[in-house]
Parts: sequence; structure tokens; C-alpha cells
Amino acid sequence: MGVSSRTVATQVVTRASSTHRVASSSSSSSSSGGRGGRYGWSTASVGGGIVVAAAVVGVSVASAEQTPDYAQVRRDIEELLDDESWDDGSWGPVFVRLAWHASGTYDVCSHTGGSNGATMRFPPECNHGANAGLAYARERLEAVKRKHPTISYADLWTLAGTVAIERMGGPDIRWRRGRRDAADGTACPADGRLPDASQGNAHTRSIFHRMGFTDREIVALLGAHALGRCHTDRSGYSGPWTNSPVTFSNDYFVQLLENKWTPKKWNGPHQYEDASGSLMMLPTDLALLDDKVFRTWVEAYAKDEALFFRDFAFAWQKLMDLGVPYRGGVLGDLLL
Ligand code: HIF
Repeated sequence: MGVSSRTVATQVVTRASSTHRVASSSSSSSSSGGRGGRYGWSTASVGGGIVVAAAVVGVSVASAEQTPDYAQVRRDIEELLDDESWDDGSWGPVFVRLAWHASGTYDVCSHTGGSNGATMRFPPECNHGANAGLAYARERLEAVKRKHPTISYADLWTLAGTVAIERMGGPDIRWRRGRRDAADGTACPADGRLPDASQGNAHTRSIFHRMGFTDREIVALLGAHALGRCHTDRSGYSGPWTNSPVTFSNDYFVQLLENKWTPKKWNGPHQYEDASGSLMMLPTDLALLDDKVFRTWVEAYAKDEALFFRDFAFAWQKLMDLGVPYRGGVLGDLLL
């Protein structure tokens, strides 16, 4: 899809969703325990985590200034993407990683973690090893937050990752606003909820099943490793998965199946490299080929990019919405 038609589609989504919206009268910096707009939110601490509940308490109308101009926010995020001095020339991949690490802490049983709250702004979560390097992305997005102070960080980060995927050639993805920022770090999830790249399929399954994903959705999501690269000063691993790390495509699956992967001989963590030594796979990536179900989907997505794009768009939206109360199921509007 071309740039102009994508922009139009984006605006249609923004307008369409605003028809369902009763604007909140509270500022985005209010805690999830705050109260405002049509819904009053209350929080209760359960087992060290936070449960968010919402109840209809009345309708109020906010002034235009209190509602972020989401179409403009999108454009401002787009402006930040290209940068020849950053990695492979785009901040897109690290925005995608920020959005996913903010969301992927969710636990479907305790309803803790997830994108609501943007708790990665606070210790201890900002210091979790898995989040190394994400301060660069958070800092880069501060310019957009300053320009649009009423957008929550939780909305800004998830939108930035989503816009980045779209602008790097990925599918159009339905993004929903309405996340609220936590006031402090009391709702930070425990360390260890994000995946450990040195592990195998049992670990990958347990991490993503905890978030509520199916095996098919896990493989679809993993196609995002077509983007970006590993950095020795962050994860310790090194290199990109594909030759076009700022283009969203099904190339991750093609590389996984068609390239020859051998253990990299170096003074670093165990990872795989191709014959040229320029591409890499993590142990969790290569393990997909050893599992019958995972492999079936790797092969399907390598063969059919349109199928991958469709499945990815659905799974990514689900990831971005983890931990956010919404009504009407997956296609419903967020509760704000
Ligand atoms: Fe990643 N991922 N990811 N990842 N990831 C890294 C980088 C990126 C895992 C490990 C790593 C997903 C799942 C998993 C991106 C997007 C997604 C790095 C390197 C590691 C180690 C970090 C660095 O050194 O900078 C593991 C173990 C996962 C589960 C198996 C998601 C599906 C693919 C959910 C996802 O969307 C992106 C983009 C990057 C590149 C970041 C960059 O700065 O270039």
C-alpha cells in the first residue's frame, strides 16, 4: 500500500473511533486510580499487582484542547523515524521493541502488567535487563509528548511501535487509544516476564501463553524480527536477522528456512550466524524449526506474505491491548 493511501486509512480509523468516544476530562498524567470523563476507574492491589476496574459514572464533555490530535501525533512520530546516524537509518525497530516490551509483561491470570500504565518509566522496570537500550527510544519520543502533553505515554509508545511497523512497509494495524499512565512504579511487573533469548520452545510457549497468545499468534509475532538488530551493549547478542532490517516483510521466515545457520564462534552469548556471518538468529528463533506446530506456521508465512501480514496485524493489536480494559471483545473500543 502506498504512503498516501496508508495515511488516509489511518485518518479514517482515527475519525471512526472518535465517534465512539466520550472524551475524558482527566489529564493523561493522572494515575489509573484517577477518575474522569464517562468512566470512573478504581484500582485495587491484588497479590502485589494492580487490577483496574471501570464503572460508568456519568458523561462529561471535554474541550478540544484536552483531546490529543492523534492524526498529528502519528505524523510527528513519522517525522522521528528516519535518522541516518541511528543503526540502519531508522528508529522504527527500537520503537517496535519499546511498544512490545511495554505490553509483553502481561499476565492473563493475575491481570497484571501490559501496556496500560506505561510503568517502564519507573524503577525497577526501567532497569530490568530485558529493557536495556529502550531509554533511547523513550527519550526520542519525549519530543512528541512535549508537543501533545495530553496523550498518555502508554498510548504514545504503543502508537509509535504501530506507526513504525506501518511506515516500514507492514500491514495497516488497528490501534486504539485510551491507555492511562500509572502515577508511580508500584504496578511495575516483576522482572522475568519478558522472554529469554537463550531458551527453547517450552520457554517461548510459557511466556506467550501467559499473555494469552496461541501458537499461531506466537509465530506471526516473531516475524517482527525481520526488523532491527541485536546490540552487544544491550542484549549482548549481535547483528540483524535479515538484510533489510528497516523493511517489514516475511523475510525472517524465509531466512530461517532457507539460510544455513551455524553456531557463531565468538566471545559472546550462544547465537547462530549464516555463511556470510552478517545475519543472525537467536536460540529462540532457530528453535521454532524443531517444533511441528511452530514449523508449520513458519513455512506458511514464508510462502504467503499476505497471510503473514493479516495474522501479524491481528496479533500485534492484541499485544498492544494487553492489560487495557476494553468493551465488546477484541474489536471493541477501549473503555474511555
Ligand atoms: Fe525481539 N529481541 N524478542 N521481539 N525485538 C531483540 C530485538 C528486537 C526476543 C529477543 C530479542 C519479539 C520477541 C522476542 C524486536 C521485536 C520483537 C533483541 C536484541 C533480543 C535479544 C535487543 C538488542 O540487543 O538491541 C525474544 C527472545 C523474543 C521471543 C521469542 C516480538 C516478536 C518478534 C514480540 C517482537 O515484536 C525488534 C523490532 C527488535 C530490534 C530492536 C532494535 O533496536 O533494532
